[in-house]
Amino acid sequence: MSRPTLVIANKNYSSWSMRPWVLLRGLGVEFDEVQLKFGSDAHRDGIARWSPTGLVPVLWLDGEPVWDTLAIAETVAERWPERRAWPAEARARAVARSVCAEMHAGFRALRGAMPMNIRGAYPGKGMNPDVRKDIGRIVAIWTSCRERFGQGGDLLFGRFSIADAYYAPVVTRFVTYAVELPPVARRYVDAVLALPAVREWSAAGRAEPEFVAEDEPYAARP
Ligand SMILES: N[C@@H](CCC(=O)N[C@@H](CS)C(=O)NCC(=O)O)C(=O)O
Repeated sequence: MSRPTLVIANKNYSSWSMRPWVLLRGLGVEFDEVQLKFGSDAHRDGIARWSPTGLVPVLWLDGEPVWDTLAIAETVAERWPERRAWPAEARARAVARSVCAEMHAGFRALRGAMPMNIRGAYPGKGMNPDVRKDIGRIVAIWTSCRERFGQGGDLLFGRFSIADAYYAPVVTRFVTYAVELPPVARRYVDAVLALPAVREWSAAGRAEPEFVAEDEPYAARP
């Protein structure tokens, strides 16, 4: 088996890139990283070669591209079964798959009005009734998962799983936009921020100087 390669974009901005990166790192799977920052020559010259869709992330495994975050997550779970990327118990696993699918396809108001920006601090920006509704649903998901399946640790299903990788960019948004949360959600935010993989990704994101105007609705161009 050759070493996997994960193709990503900016660590400050690319929430979809963050998910499989945190997943692989969190599971302890070794991989190479190709970073194609938005607007860069590397992106212009490399995206067609690395990505069948023109989007990131893409995970290359044994010469085959796997694109779209959910497909990558399922492939990782299948390829490294001993790392237990999904919860072991069937009922928990079904719920984990559901909350990932809901994240994958939904929360458009939150994603649009509060784009991921790890180095940014925009308290109160982006809040509107639709965003508030998305946040309410996310808090309900986190609360239910923690209560029903969280006994074995501090994460949604106790120990680290694909579900935590999926919600990690939501956690960083809640920090960037200083979203007020009930205690159970606040504790989950702290648990995700303490994960070594999330710390490593976030430190690298904060250190990136690139300004991408489309992802910066609340900042003046420098
Ligand atoms: N459904 C895709 C979404 C991927 C996606 O939207 N990626 C963004 C970066 S976060 C992208 O590549 N945007 C570049 C573009 O739109 O040209 C997935 O889950 O991987």
